[in-house]
Amino acid sequence: MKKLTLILCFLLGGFAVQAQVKTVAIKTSAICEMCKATLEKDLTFEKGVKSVNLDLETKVLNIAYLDSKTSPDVLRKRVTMVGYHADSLKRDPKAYAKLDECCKDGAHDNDPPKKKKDGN
Ligand SMILES: [Cu+2]
Repeated sequence: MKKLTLILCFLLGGFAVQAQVKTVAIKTSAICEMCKATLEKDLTFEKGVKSVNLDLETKVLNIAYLDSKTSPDVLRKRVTMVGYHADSLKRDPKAYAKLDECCKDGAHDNDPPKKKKDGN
């Protein structure tokens, strides 16, 4: 998967000679699959973003972006506006309040290790 993304970036970069594709790794406060989906979806719509991938184990968001269209600072800011910390930047409290309960601090701390049963 990572390899495929790299190849894709390479190809895109080759076609757009002028535009330089760079990558940035942003440490976030994401904790579950829903965080991953939310962040990846939102950042995809940010101007100049080529690809987004969140590694849930490390909580690092890897973004490939066009140097001429955006910057790591803008991207970090965007992450905070979705409701997550981004490196040393704190999340926007209002955005955080709107997140699903399962995406809030400690929501998964007591999860049994992959043994959840359906129903109550
Ligand atoms: Cu979540």
